[in-house]
Amino acid sequence: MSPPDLSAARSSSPESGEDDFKTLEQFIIEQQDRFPHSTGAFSRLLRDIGLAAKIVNRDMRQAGLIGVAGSTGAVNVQGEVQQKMDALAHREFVRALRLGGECCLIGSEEHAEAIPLNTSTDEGQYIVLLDPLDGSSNIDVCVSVGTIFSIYRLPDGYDRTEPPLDAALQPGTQQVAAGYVVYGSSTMLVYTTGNGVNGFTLDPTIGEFLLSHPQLTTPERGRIFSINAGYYHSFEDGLCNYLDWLQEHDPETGRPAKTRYIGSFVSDFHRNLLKGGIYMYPATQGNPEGKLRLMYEANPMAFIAEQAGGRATDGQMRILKKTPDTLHQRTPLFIGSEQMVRRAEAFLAGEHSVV
Ligand code: P6P
Repeated sequence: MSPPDLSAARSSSPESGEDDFKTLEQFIIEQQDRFPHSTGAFSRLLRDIGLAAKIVNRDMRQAGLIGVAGSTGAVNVQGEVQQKMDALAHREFVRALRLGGECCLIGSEEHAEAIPLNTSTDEGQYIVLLDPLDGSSNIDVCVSVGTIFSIYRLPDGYDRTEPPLDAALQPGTQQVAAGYVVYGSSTMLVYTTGNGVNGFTLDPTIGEFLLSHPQLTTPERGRIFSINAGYYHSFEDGLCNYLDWLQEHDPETGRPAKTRYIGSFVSDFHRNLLKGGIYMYPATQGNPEGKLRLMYEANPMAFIAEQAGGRATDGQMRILKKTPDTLHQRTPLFIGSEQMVRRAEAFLAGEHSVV
């Protein structure tokens, strides 16, 4: 039997239907042209993030060969064992942002305090909050992981060469952009600037992120739920009722739902974004405030989820409206398809209404 002819598949993106792919840089410049007063600084900042992602991807793909698998032996500010790739990713993103000159302050999961870049010029007007490598304990077993980033402006009146550390503590509604990189079976960069969500797939043969998923939207319902069921007996009753409801046999409402949880938030989120579903990390005995961090995990993904037509709350309130107190604060998180998140909230509130 002759092999399938994939030449046509290579010439156009099934999602966009266009014959030619558009690079991330071309797309950013096009988007920049929509803002006549833009100086190009934001475009250069996104380029810097894309560069760091390509370097992390390169090292990630051969982690076991170049000695970057496994842990550093250190414990990070989160009290978690730091993986070698965590430290490498943190270093690469800080380096790219420092050299790029558009960022004046970085908040990173891998560093206790926000990092002022003290650029000699006063060009750096952006603040970047970062989970350099989420789910990194999966690297040793070749399970996909991700980077999450959130971008704010430095508020007016602050000195760009010496920004105060608390300038990073802005509510999620103030984000000018948010995105993630998923290092999976292929490597994708997905981001929003508030005008919808667009996905770019890395072509390693040319080292470019190419537009493959224009104007991504998420189904308002799905059949996938992502949660660590091992903590079931520590969940509040309303959540247990919701999980029990999801697993009842009722084909008319697409139940039982399927559970998919791979211990890598970015990967679970990305799958649910495309196929429909809900990711939940509630308060547990071990993490009474939830495990996910507000500033560089929940907020950026909430921005993306809402821009794609989804929803993100802490079970009661909209994630983006939460007022941050500290850089590494945690929050319970219910995020994904709008109707699924609403139903989870109804169960948590003790209302078993059909929403
Ligand atoms: P648990 C990875 O450490 C992470 O922050 C998310 O990527 C992932 O969804 C979650 O924690 C896994 O946590 O407690 O289920 O092992």
